[in-house]
Formats: sequence, C-alpha cells, structure tokens
Amino acid sequence: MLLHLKLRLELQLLGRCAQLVINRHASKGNVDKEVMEQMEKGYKKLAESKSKSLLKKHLTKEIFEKLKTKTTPSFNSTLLHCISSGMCNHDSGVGLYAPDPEAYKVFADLFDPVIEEYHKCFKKTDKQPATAFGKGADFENLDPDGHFIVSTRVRCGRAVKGYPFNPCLTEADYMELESKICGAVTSLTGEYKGKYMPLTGMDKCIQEQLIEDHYLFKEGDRFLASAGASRYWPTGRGIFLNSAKNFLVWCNEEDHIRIISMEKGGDLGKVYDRMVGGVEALGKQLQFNRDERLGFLTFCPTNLGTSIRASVHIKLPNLMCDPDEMKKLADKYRLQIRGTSGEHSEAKGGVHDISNQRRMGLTEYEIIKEMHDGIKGLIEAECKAKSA
Ligand code: ADP
Ligand code: CIR
Repeated sequence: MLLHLKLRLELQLLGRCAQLVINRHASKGNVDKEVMEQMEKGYKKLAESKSKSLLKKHLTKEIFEKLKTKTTPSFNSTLLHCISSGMCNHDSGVGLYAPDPEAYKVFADLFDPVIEEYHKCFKKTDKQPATAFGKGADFENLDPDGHFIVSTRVRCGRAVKGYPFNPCLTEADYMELESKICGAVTSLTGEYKGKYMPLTGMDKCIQEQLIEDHYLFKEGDRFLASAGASRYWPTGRGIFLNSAKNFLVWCNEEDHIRIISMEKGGDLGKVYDRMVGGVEALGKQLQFNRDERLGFLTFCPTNLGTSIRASVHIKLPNLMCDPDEMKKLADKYRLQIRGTSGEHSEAKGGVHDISNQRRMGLTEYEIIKEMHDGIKGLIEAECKAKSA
C-alpha cells in the first residue's frame, strides 16, 4: 500500500515536471517565448553534459537553430516535444520521441540521423519494405532441452489512424481510443478470446502481480513521463489478456497499441505466429497508421518499421562472466541486452532479456530471422565457453 502511494506520488511529480517542460502549446505556427527559453536552456545543459544519447550526438547547434522555430501543421508540436525526454534524462540511450506522425517529417533533420544510426544504416533515402510476415514454422525451437531460455516474447506496436501520439492526446482521445481498442480485442475469438482490464480501478495487488509476471507495463517510467506520455494516467490505459495468458494487448501505454505473444520456453516460431494471427485479426477492425517510407508509425523512433521486438529471457552464465565481450558478441549479431524487468532494469538471477535491436529496413520475417540466428549464435558460444 505504502509502496503504491509512493509510486503514485512519484508519477504525479514526474508528470508535472514533464508538463512544465512540454505542455505549453505553440500558438499556431509560432513557438511561444517560454517554450523557446526552456528549449534553449535545456539544449545548453545537454550540449555541456556527458550524455551518450543519440539525441545529444545528432542535435548539433546547426540543426537546433534550424528546427527550434518549426511546428507541425496539424498539432502544433514543437522541437521541445521531441527532445524533452532526452533533455530531462541525460542517461537516455536515444532521448527522442515523435509527438505526432508529422513530426517525423517536420523535424526530419534530427530524426533521420538518429533513425539511421539506431536501425543500423537505414538511410534517409531508404524505404521500409512492404509487410511480409512469412511463416513462423520456419524457425525451430531455439532451446528444445530447456537449458538456457526461460521464456520467449514477440511484440509489435501500432498507432490508430487519425490520432496523434501521447503528448498531443486529449483525455477524451484516450477514452475514445480505449473504447475502440477494447471493442476490437474483446471481439477476438478462438485462442485469442479473453478479457480487457482497464488500469482505472484495477486492484493494486492484481496490477503488481501482472507487472511481476511480465504481462503488464510498469508505472512511472521517467523517460516516458518526461516525453509527455503519462498525462491523464491511468485514464484510457489497460491490458487485454487471453484465457491461456499467452496473447496480450496493451492499450495506450507508450503506443496506442502493443500486441504481444509470450510463453515459457524457446519456441520462437509458435510465439511469432500467434502474434501475427492477433495483429491480422485486429487489423480487420482497426486502421493502423503506416507510412510509405518509415513503415508502422510509433511514438519512439526505435520502434518504427516493423515495430517488432522479439526477445528471450535467457541464462548465459559463462558468456555473462565477461560483460564487455558479451556486449561485443551481441553487437555482432545486432542484438540488444536488457534487464529481467525490461528496459532500464537490472538482470535478476542471471536472466537477461535479449532481442533484435533494429526493427527497420527488413521485413517482419527477416527481423525474426535476424533475432533467431543471433540467439542461436549466442547459445553456441555459451556451450563453447562452458567446455573451454
Ligand atoms: P517492450 O518495449 O518490448 O514492451 P520492455 O523492456 O518495456 O519491452 O518490457 C516489457 C515487459 O516485457 C517487461 O516486464 C519485461 O520483463 C517483459 N519481457 C520482455 N521480454 C520477455 C521475455 N522473453 N519473457 C518474458 N517477459 C519478457
Ligand atoms: C531512451 O532513450 O533510453 C529511452 N527513451 C528509450 C529508448 C528506446 N529504447 C531502445 O533502445 N529501444
């Protein structure tokens, strides 16, 4: 109970801090004086900091001066909306978010180089290939004897056409989106049949258990809060869970929709196929926002393209003895290592979350193959390290 109160308070404080920074709107086409001052101040601090974020690297003085007066045509978003998370959190890896779909074009001089570096050479002249899911059956179980992999999860994000992203959503938008998404998920049938649970009014013990079991998103992520993603929390947020608890949909967390398939063990193909079936069923009821060049549009530029993150919770005790070498090996396979409770968390009991880093420039099938081959390579290296 106490923990919960503390969390609520922190969340409110974070939300307020974030709103102070980014919730002042530019008057149509003009960036307000106060917004400009906050941007200038934040930029100077970031430029002087030791931040290793992609934002700091690519927001040069020249780009900052060029973009600081621009606004997006439909939602009047400013550069401050895009960079406030990285300005508030110098420990960001990326530090950049798109407040609305048009921001990717209006602020392309900043987004393009960040996208190019994060997604391993997706150039501004490149185009995301057409959606091609292929067949999960092509991928064998990565760990049939259960020595290394605890569980496998594949997720993708979707934005509903006609709505901006978190910082520009009104409270009414959140409720409208929730109603549409809830309608779509609760009409799923067969193995996808399940129940939608709104965060508003959710029993705290149930919420904490769902988070601990890796089903539900956490509360109070400071990177998201300062990007303006926690406004009106918990309104419009919720989770759909099927009866078997291996198919989930997150509503209005970082993205409008996150579609997730997960289960114990290493059967990547089965987990992937289940996610694809769910995405296709939901796509019949909701119109997803997809850009010709960038693919599926998401709030964070790291999720553009296929928006797929395929991960395993895995134990690699011998490789993990040397974290620097492990990181080099993961980089070679274009894999990202996270902690047991997700991004910006620590590993518990030697369990790491390892997933594909890039999500763009390849089809969905190729993204899964890249992750599959990388995890296979890591398991082989672990076996060699053990017998050495
Ligand atoms: P994402 O951006 O994919 O939603 P996060 O890093 O925020 O990822 O993690 C969300 C939740 O998913 C966390 O609870 C995390 O532990 C859980 N998770 C990620 N991969 C796996 C996996 N392979 N097995 C079980 N849980 C997982
Ligand atoms: C950051 O910049 O660290 C956060 N805004 C999260 C970025 C997304 N994470 C990732 O590496 N895929």
